[in-house]
Amino acid sequence: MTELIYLSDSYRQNDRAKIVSSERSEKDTLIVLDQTIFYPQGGGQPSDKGEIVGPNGKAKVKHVRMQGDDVVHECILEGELKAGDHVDCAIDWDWRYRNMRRHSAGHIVHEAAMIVSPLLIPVKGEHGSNPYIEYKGSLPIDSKYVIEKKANEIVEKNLALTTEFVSLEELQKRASYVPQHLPKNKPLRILIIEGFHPIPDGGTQVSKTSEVGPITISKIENEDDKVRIYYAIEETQPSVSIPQESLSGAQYVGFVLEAQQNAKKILEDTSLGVEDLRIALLGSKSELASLTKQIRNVIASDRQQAGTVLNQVKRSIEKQLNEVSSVKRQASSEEFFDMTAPGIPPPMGHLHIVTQAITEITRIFEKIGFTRVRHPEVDWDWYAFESLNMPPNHPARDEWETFFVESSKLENNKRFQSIVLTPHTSNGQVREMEKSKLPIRMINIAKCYRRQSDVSHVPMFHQFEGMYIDKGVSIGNLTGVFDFFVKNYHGIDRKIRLRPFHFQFTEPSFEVDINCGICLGKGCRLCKEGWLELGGAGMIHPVVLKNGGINPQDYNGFAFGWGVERAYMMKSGTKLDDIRLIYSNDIRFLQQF
Ligand code: FA5
Repeated sequence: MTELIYLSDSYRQNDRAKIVSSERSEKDTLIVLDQTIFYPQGGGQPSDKGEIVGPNGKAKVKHVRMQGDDVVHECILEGELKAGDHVDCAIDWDWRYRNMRRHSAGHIVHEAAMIVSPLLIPVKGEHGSNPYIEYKGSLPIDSKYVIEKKANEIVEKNLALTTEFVSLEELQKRASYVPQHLPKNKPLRILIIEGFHPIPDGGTQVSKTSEVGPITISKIENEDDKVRIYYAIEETQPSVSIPQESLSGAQYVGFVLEAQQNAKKILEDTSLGVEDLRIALLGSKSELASLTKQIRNVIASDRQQAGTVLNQVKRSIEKQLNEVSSVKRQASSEEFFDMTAPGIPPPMGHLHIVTQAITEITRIFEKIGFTRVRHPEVDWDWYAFESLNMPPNHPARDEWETFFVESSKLENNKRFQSIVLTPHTSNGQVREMEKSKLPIRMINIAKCYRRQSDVSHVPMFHQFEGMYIDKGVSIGNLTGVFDFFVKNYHGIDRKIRLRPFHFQFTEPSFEVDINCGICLGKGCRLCKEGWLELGGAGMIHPVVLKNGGINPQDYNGFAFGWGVERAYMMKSGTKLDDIRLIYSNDIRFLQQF
């Protein structure tokens, strides 16, 4: 029986042990030690790797597993290691520490999920390269913002994680849940995150929650009666924590959404009178009042938009409060009030799915240094076409099926002659260059208009236009950015492909497709052949750089313009196969998201 050192000390990186047996199998050498610091695969955590060095040989440990009461180290052996040898063991610490942080992050996400939805029943956790926790039950997909916020609060509080060995009776008494299968070949152990209920756990864990670093909830996937919460941490350990006073717009909107959910619960509380409701929802100590104060902590560029969201939520809560209050007043003026009658649930709104998508897209690009900018949605033809190397009457313009606006011309200025409803966000390219601030990393998200309507086109839609200009930018940078975005937004397992294409304003140019999230690549009425076009991209044409006042000898860059609605439809689990549904304004449809 191997003594499991890692169970009581997750930080032990080296150990001296004795070989109990060393046997050659078909492929490997299988080594059993009297005690081990190597974590054997299990509980969703990958096994450790490392090295065992003896007097006459060295073994590279590739994989570790439990076999009965023993821990078997599967190794590639150089020289000889035999039973009775005293050996020095070392684990691959970078690998272990990353797995350990991911595992602890899983427990933190679990606690956050329990705060949001205590009725979920844990099923399993996977803490490898695409980590998730699975529960019996379901969650609305936008609860990811609240869970992410709660999880990061736990991280920031820097709470202690401790473990205790327990008997079965003690575990059953103290743990917040007892899994169906408890290990019979290992001591039973509980993990306690300071202030939370103990949880049965046999993995390796960090000692303070801040070691995990920022947690992102990448998606919530409901299937049948199960729900998976996928999460991610930063690969390297953070050295600094995020300062409280620089809230991003997306983080702030997350808090506002949570306040909206809490307001719903307060409104449903039938024990509260009209005045109590008003104080709880809008009084000086309410969540809304405190969020109003906190708006000054939002970074300046996001503040205006964050304020708009706050005001919308405030108005919707006021409206619902009025409705509920009038029902309550009417009921109290009647002679007989049946206290047992079921309440009238107040109608609750939420942010439109396109607003949710824009917030999430912005947040992902912010992580790699892009800044959200705004450019006009009704603009001069010069910015929408001519400056992009498409002079009047150029045939390439036809593809944009543009709406022109009747307008007066600017006298004495050849450039500003006609106005369009912007058919793409590329009008922001030259406008951004004209700000003369280099390097540029912009993400411009705006409405676009085209004379189109079918399953994958609507006359008004949104694009997000990325542009990166610096010295020595390459196509490799472009694909790296796409990969980062798609893995974060659509999921780690999704694929994109680049097809050569022609745009007047980029050279070379590509169209970017994603494997369809509806039919998973089989072909359906939306994608036809398993891939759906998300947008265009390419290296910025020198003529465009010149039009923006940038010398193409010194600087170059890439740009891309993708559809927000299409990107959202391709999110795993969305199952939206007609883009027109998004703007159908059918409340029964929109309520699902
Ligand atoms: C453009 O609009 C280029 N400006 C993109 C670009 C930017 C290329 C920068 C190079 C450099 P395109 O017409 O293919 O390209 O549109 C891009 C994406 O916008 C489409 O793939 C689609 O996702 C979305 N889109 C276009 N038209 C519609 C529509 N009518 N309804 C919904 N989404 C649309």
